[in-house]
Amino acid sequence: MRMGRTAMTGNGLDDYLRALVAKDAALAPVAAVMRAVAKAAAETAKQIALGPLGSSHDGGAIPEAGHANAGGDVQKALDLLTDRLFTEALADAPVAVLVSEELDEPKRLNAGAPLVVAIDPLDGSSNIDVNVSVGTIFSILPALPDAADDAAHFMQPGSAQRGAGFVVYGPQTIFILSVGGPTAAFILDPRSHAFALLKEEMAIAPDSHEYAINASNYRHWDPAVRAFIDDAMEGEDGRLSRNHNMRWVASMVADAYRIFTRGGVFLYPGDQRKGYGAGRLRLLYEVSPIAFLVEHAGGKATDGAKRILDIVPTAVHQRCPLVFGSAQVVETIVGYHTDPKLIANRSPLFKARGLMMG
Ligand code: FDP
Ligand code: ZN
Repeated sequence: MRMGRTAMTGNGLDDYLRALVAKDAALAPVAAVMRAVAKAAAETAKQIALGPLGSSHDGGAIPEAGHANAGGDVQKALDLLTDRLFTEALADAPVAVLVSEELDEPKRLNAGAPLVVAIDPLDGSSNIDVNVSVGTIFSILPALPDAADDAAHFMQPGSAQRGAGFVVYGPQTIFILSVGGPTAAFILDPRSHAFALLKEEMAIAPDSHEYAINASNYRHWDPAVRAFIDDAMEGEDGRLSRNHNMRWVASMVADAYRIFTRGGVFLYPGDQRKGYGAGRLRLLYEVSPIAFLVEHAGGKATDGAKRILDIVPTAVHQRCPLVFGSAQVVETIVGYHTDPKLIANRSPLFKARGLMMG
């Protein structure tokens, strides 16, 4: 239905960006970054669809049947290929410095350019081999004229972002973006390789009964996260008084797109595993851009206590716990972190033992 409406309006990403710049000329550099991302994303979508048939594998040769490492090779090759595609595209845009998940150090692109970009070129890449959605996430910040070094440009809170976006390479390729106004969605037309407008203003449902979390980490979570999930699993008999549903794609972009479409909440909290104290996701190119897009669609994003967009980074690859989605549910989860009454007198282990003994 939505696609039909879009076809009637005939709006493309280019028209959308041109209209924004016509209204506010200061948006021209951000619009140029969005165009660069769209170009690299269209090529990435093509390569992902080709999989082992593509030029990213064995110089274009189709791997022999039974090739032991075919899947893993495609995944690794795509990681490198997408990094190259996005770096090349962004080098043609007004971007001074690039931080990428694939690079240890920031990379200098165009000295004196007004913007810097942080990017995860291939999010959820372990899903490549199993033909499940993956994506690209990026954040656009103003370059700081007095930055002491390349990394210093990125030590700004997420609220300073000039724009952000993510692309989901799924059954359809969808590009979600905001330049500080409403979060908009575009769909790649594989016939023309151009993005068409899908929805001008995404609005995340304020309430939902659907949550996304990797529940296998239950025993490592802090008491607040456990208490919320315990209560959700108790359904209409529990404190939250309603039955819940769970989804976990293990590609944050795909979970995020579902939440933009029908509401819900996503959690990747910090936990007790070694190296997971601040969760798994990276602040600059995963957490912060998602938070920006979520807020511009009426949702909320927090680390459990603090608003994500207020956090000032201290390192380019730092991790950050993330809870985002439907505003009321995010507030409920913050409540579990801040109201000691909600986690007092709970003994899930005792309860489980009791059940087993019964
Ligand atoms: P990946 O490492 O495959 O890139 O970016 C981190 C991420 O995927 C997210 O996309 C995803 O939500 C999460 O990790 C999956 O983590 P688990 O393996 O712990 O479920
Ligand atoms: Zn990622």
